[in-house]
Amino acid sequence: MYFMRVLHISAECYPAAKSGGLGDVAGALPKYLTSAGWESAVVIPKYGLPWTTKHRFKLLHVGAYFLNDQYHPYTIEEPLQTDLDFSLYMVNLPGLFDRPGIYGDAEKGWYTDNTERFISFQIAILDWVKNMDLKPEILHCHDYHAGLVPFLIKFSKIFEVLKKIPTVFTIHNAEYAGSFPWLKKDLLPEFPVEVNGLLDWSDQINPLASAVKNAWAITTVSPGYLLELQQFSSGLEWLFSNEKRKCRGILNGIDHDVWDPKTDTYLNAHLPDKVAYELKDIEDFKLNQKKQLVSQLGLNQNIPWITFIGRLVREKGADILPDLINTVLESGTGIGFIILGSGEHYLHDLLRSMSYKYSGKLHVRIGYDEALAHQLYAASDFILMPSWVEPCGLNQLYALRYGTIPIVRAIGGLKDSIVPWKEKNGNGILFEAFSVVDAKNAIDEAFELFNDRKKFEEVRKFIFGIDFSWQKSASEYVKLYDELN
Ligand code: NHF
Repeated sequence: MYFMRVLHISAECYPAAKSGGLGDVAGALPKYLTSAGWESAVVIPKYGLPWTTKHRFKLLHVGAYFLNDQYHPYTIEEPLQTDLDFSLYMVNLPGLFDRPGIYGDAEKGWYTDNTERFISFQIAILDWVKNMDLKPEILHCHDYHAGLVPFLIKFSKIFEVLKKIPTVFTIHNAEYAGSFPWLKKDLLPEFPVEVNGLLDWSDQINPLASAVKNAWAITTVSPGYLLELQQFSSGLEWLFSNEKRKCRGILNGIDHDVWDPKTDTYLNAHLPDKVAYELKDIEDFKLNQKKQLVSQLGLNQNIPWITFIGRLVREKGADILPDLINTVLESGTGIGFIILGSGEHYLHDLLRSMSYKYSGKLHVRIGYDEALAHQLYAASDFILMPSWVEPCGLNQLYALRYGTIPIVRAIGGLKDSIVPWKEKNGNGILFEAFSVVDAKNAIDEAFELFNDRKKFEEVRKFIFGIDFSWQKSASEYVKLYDELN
């Protein structure tokens, strides 16, 4: 028998499957909700990823759903021996998810059957929940991959028994809506034709829009992002404005157990375990981290290092990086840049070639490396986030936790979490326009701050004390669940 008050339906969950912040949130929030009394479980697809192949699984449920004259068999499995603080379930759908990537893979790119994959995922989950003796009190759906669930349980006859379960839909990233043509309508179980409009946006079936229309409550991962979606959301502005009464912005937190400068297993040296820190403890920690990193990567220890970690795509502002780095390095300022991430292939090539030209001042690592990411948060002087869109942003929160000052564009969750260092409670540097000029001015400001050692150390000490842990954000979800129940 399962016991869960909330079932989180997500495409990612750290450490089993992560491609970005969605994975981090799904891998941390449930733990904090559980300790706040809302026992949470997560269900994701069973991918053919290394984490899955390394673990053994217990078979919990064997099921099949019938659609288009075909049986679609699935199983629900639970990994054995994990050190997770919540139950993680996986849906095994043969042929659909047993592949090396989440949404696609490095060689073949985006999987062309993602629509079929994620629809099957949602139907299988609802079929499983339907068969539970004790059903969850809330279905919490994350991003468009779970966006059809609120509609399906409201209108599809086969899921009628689930109709009364409140649904929460959290938007981590509205850039992806998962739209597909009405021609594929038969991938979904039958529903009355009069409710077609509750699936539709611009003559397509739009899982994101449908979730906004049908879920009982909508959350975005920061209050700022919610307001931005009402003004700019690729055609969904009117929908977000219209539904704003059931929407709320809840800023993400970070998992202080995973991101802890006192215990982080990816670091070779740690902050001492104390209640209150002296300036010296912090400076020793940062210097130690920097020494190790510069010797590992062959860099200069005496200059400030600005790091970019993340997907090399426009959304994250990666397309202004080449011009920005050129401008800064050509101006002769003694600053160094480190880039860790992958994304657009033209950026891989361009940044790699620039790293030869600016050897010793620009270090580029294409790919995803969790250990190096932790070391960079701890060792860098600044973290750069020139994002075009940023629903919440977690990197600035990880950076703060390790005493690294964020330089961010004033957008979405970045604007909600970073305050200019010259102001009261200041913790970073902000710039407004999505332009090389504004970003360069912010970097100049960082350089000045770095050279004013007293001020720089004061800001660093202050940011070490800031608490962006999940406790506070989880309590806002608890409030929402209580209201819905
Ligand atoms: O923090 C987790 C993450 C956000 O801004 C981030 C994003 C994807 O783009 O909620 O989701």
